[in-house]
Amino acid sequence: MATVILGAQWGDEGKGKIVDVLSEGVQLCCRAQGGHNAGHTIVKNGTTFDVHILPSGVLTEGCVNLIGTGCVLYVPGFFKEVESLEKHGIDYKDRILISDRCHVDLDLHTKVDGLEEVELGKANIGTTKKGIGPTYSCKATRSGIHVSEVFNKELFDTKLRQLAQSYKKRYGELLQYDPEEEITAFNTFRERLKPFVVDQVPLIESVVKGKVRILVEGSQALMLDIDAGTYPYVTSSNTGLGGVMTGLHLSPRSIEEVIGVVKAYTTRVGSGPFPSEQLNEDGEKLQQVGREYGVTTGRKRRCGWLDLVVVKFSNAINWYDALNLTKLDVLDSFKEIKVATAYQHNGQQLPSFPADLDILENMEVEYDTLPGWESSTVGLKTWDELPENAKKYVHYIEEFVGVKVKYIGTGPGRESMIVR
Ligand code: 2SA
Ligand code: GDP
Ligand code: MG
Repeated sequence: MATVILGAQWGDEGKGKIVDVLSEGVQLCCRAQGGHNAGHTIVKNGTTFDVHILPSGVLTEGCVNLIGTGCVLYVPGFFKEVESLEKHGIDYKDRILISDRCHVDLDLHTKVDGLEEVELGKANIGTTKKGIGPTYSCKATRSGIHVSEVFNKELFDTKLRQLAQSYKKRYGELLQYDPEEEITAFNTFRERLKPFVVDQVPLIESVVKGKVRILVEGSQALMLDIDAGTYPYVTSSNTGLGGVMTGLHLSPRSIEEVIGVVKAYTTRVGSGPFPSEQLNEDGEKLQQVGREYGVTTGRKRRCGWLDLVVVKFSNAINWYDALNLTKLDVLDSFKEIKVATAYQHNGQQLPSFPADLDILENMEVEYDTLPGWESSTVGLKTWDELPENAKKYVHYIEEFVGVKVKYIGTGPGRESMIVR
């Protein structure tokens, strides 16, 4: 029986924390999409862990973690994360699995990601430059290399040389890449990788049939979904509920609960539309109090008020059963808190979040203003302890979106959480 955790905005809502909390007693924690572009922070017993490709259940004893078919795997990055577990004395033996069908993100892809961004100039996507887009592109054009092919050296070497040659035709001297170096690196990776690799299909089939408790960790978020998000300013995978099916092959009937993770305000890292962005003191304050920096790239995150048009739109696609409202404590010192409630274009209210970037640029955002609570909620664990205006804020969100806020985050630590 699966619980699915999905980002409801533009990412970094705090998915890692809730996945860590809910992974107690769960046998299998899975990532269905994305790669080491993701950055999920877990604060456990005062220690901060950042995971990128590893699922956030990796810190929980007894929880097996699967990097699913829909993910892309940067092998050196994977080993680095595993080494970091070793350094922290975390026993991961037989607890990390990689689907043999997930595609390999190569150094070649990283280089190409950088070149694509340069070519776009001012219109760049603001990618994490981790090779994600090029790896998924290769998968779609059938020139990619998936994990099972790594173990056929002859095939791997041939495919890598061919791929390098084809990119060389495209970029010429701009592409500073020697396939022989990466081939040599894989000669040592191959044996080290092998024990982690599994066929996901019988695994998922057996856990679904056996009614094993599964937790699925989304990475990035719905507004970065390649189909539903603010295209082309998106990542290259399906970050919504659909990606869970294609990336893991779970039965839709095995999904018991979908939890949308919503930050109490909005952030976005990278380029692209952000209707409720506050390029003013409020935005700066959210950035500083919320310590909004990218976990993978260290970039400053753009900040703005909670946009309920966005959350409602993401609910229409991901069908949340409950919400986890995170970082409520970051709003503690605001006298007034705004929430975006509607978009107006040419004198008319838009029925939903528009696809057209031109409309997004030229529309007006309507806000409602709610009174702040101006007192600390840091570390609160019960609903009753929350100030009245904080309760009103939560109720406002629930009524607007039509989904219950079941979990409320009041600090980075796993214990700073109200469960209703
Ligand atoms: P990419 O690298 O091709 O996936 O970039 C495409 C867009 O997707 C955004 N993206 C992210 N947005 C939020 N968080 C992400 N993970 C890191 C974090 C980001 C970081 O947890 O902080 O460190 O900068 C993430 N990964 C991808 C990206 O910014 C582009 O807008
Ligand atoms: P993810 O990508 O959705 O897992 O989120 P990130 O880890 O990229 O960013 C969320 C950040 O907020 C991390 O630094 C978390 O430790 C932190 N965080 C999560 N929940 C809360 C919360 O309720 N309050 C505060 N103050 N910080 C939180
Ligand atoms: Mg993140």
